[in-house]
Amino acid sequence: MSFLRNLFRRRMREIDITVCGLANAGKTTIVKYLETGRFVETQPTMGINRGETIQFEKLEINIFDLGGQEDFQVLWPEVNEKSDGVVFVVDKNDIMNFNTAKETFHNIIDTQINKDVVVLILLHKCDVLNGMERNRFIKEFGLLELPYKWACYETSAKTGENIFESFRWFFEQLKEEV
Ligand SMILES: Nc1nc2c(ncn2[C@@H]2O[C@H](COP(=O)(O)OP(=O)(O)OP(=O)(O)O)[C@@H](O)[C@H]2O)c(=O)[nH]1
Ligand SMILES: [Mg+2]
Repeated sequence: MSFLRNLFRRRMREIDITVCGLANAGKTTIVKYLETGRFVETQPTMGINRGETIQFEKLEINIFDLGGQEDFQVLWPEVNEKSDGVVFVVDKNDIMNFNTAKETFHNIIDTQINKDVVVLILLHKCDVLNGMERNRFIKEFGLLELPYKWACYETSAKTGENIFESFRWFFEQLKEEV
């Protein structure tokens, strides 16, 4: 019995993913949606919030939901450096902070992650009918030149649009990488 259990355990792989993005982008709401399948009200994340471990086929996925306020961004490099996959959340309607979000994203890409990391960019809160259209976002956010495996989805944790679809893509890639 214990032999079988060990055999099974050996086939499971534990991986870490981080969810980053500016304050108020919707990171925690997305993580809660993944955990519960519905929209949940949140509070700003103070520091780092370790979400539930999610199982996806042979993967056990630990989710680190990072606080986006500037004071907490100093905590990001250490978590991102150990991460197998990074999710970056952008509030689609927060045009004022587009450049800050872009700089923050490229700083992570250039200085905080390993070369095999999978990157998922979420153009989030797409239930609000404002903001930049996806193709233009991809170009202007500098995604076309990214030397990583990446995808960009428009998501909403209010309607659930693309939440599971985007993470399915992400986990499928991670399954192949690790
Ligand atoms: N309209 C809309 N609002 C959303 C959506 N997702 C999150 N929100 C709202 O956006 C606000 C911020 O959500 P959080 O998930 O706490 O944001 P966060 O990125 O975790 O913020 P920090 O923890 O401070 O970094 C909350 O009022 C959410 O209800 C969405 O898909 N659509
Ligand atoms: Mg949060």
